[in-house]
Amino acid sequence: MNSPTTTLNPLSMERALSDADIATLTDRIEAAQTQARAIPKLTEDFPGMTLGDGYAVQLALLRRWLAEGQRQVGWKAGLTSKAKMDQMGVRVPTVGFLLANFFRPENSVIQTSDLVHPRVECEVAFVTKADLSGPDLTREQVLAATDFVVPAVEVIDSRFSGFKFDLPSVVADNSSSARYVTGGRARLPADVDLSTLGVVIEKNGEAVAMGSSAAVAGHPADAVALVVKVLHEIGQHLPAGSFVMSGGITEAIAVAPGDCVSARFQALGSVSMRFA
Ligand code: 0L1
Ligand code: MG
Repeated sequence: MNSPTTTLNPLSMERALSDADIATLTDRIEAAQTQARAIPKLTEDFPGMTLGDGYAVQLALLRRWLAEGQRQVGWKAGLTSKAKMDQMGVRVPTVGFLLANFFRPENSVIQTSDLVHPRVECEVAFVTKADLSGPDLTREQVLAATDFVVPAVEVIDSRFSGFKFDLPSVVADNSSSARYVTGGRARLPADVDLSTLGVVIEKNGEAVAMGSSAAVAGHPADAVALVVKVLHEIGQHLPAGSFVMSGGITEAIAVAPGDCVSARFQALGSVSMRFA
């Protein structure tokens, strides 16, 4: 990641670019994602681009794909760890939309030829049973609205050359969303201590990353509250029945064809996949 070149208020959704520029950038991101092609970060050609412009591109891409018949299942939190936030100069995570066609079942073979430079991170996912909206939800309100939690692996894939981007660019690129895999055991939130859940990522049988769910905004439910806060800022909310990825617990691990990945979650079981 690059250091940010401008100081951005993470909640400033002011727009600087014209609608025509947003359409141009939406075309550019869609082509990079669908053709698995690395492109320069968007601010190289549009240096005045703001965070609000990044979300305008992301939402334009979402509208375009929904109009083509894709189905949205929920949202994800991006940049949740303190290390990533410090690097990007933000205090609030980004969000990205999740479509049904990003999903891969447990033990799937995931094609890397469809991706630019995939990395995996393990996350606690929430499935909601009540609408959530507004800027100031509490952890307790999120947990009360949660139907169940389930372990998940997110395959992120920045479409920017060398994984080099800034905040407006990565938000436009749907916060690097690419694939997600769920498995393990679904649990009621009351039956599991989500505050200090241990996780280990194994690649080809070797432990390559480990961490605690506390790394995600202090508690994964707090990360979901932050997702809803950002959704509020961009005129969205979290409907009941949403699938929400609460953010990477460990650093993201690069994967290549032939790699087998297994994420082991305390109390939630494991999620495995292979890359081809
Ligand atoms: O899910 C994530 O935390 C990814 C956010 C975008 C930044 C990245 O690609 O590392
Ligand atoms: Mg993630």
